[in-house]
Amino acid sequence: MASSTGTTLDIEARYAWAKSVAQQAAQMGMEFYQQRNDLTVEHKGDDRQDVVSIADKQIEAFIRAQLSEHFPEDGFLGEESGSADLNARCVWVIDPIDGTACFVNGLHNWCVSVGLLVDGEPYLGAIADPNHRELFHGCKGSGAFVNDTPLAVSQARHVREGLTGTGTFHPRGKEHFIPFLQKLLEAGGMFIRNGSGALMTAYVAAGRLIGYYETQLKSWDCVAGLVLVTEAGGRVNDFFRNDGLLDGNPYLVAGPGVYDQLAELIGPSLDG
Ligand code: 2AM
Ligand code: CA
Repeated sequence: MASSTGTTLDIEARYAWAKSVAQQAAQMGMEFYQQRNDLTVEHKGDDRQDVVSIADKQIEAFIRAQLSEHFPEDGFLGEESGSADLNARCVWVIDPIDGTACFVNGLHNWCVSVGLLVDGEPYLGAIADPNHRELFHGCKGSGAFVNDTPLAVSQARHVREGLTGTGTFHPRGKEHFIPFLQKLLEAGGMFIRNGSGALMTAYVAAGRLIGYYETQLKSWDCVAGLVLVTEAGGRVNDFFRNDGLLDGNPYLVAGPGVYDQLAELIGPSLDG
């Protein structure tokens, strides 16, 4: 239970709901994925690489409808359908499909990400990956897990000791991404990009990646995962500064032994 200003929130019920709705949504996603050649894919905005399909929209509508039924007083922010009640104590931040470019191209790196902010702080999250039958989940003060196995971040002390997740999109790519990659490689590190910010964040919590840097991420890609990383002993940057919830920000999550090194390789743009 989290309480302040006289109201008590049923966190346990919300945690159970998050895990359940993420799994149900992931199963819906799997049905679309198996028929993906029939999906119409639209390109969003000016960035021709940012895609959306009917699957994204229908899954978000499903989660939103379930939320209104179970926690009608809670707020909502989703990638496809916008926001409601952002001043509520509990605000759900969800991405119906994170890794849409992978999804529409038949690459298995996509997931459903369901995160909860309580009084503006990431509090619990569920990230469902149906291709690998993994449900990553965690709640503040209760640890983080993949299925029933507890998660712990990597104890690497130098970027040469493991793989660093990365990602970018076009506007910031040339300015920030290439210089970072150059420095990472010079330091003896190695990168991987799987196309899903939520999954790469979960992999940091699981110690599979030593860290993950994205030049600019949206909140629905990372709110669920941020809780997992901190509960698993990792560090995260100040993602919510300057309206990060609505506008996004540069993003770094990492084990404690390499966080400072990665932040230095990125430079002042990380928290600028
Ligand atoms: P998406 O699949 O939900 O769009 C991969 O590097 C990450 O970048 C994914 O989490 C992906 O989320 C996100 N992404 C893709 N296009 C983006 C854009 N134009 N702006 C910000 N994030 C983007
Ligand atoms: Ca998405």
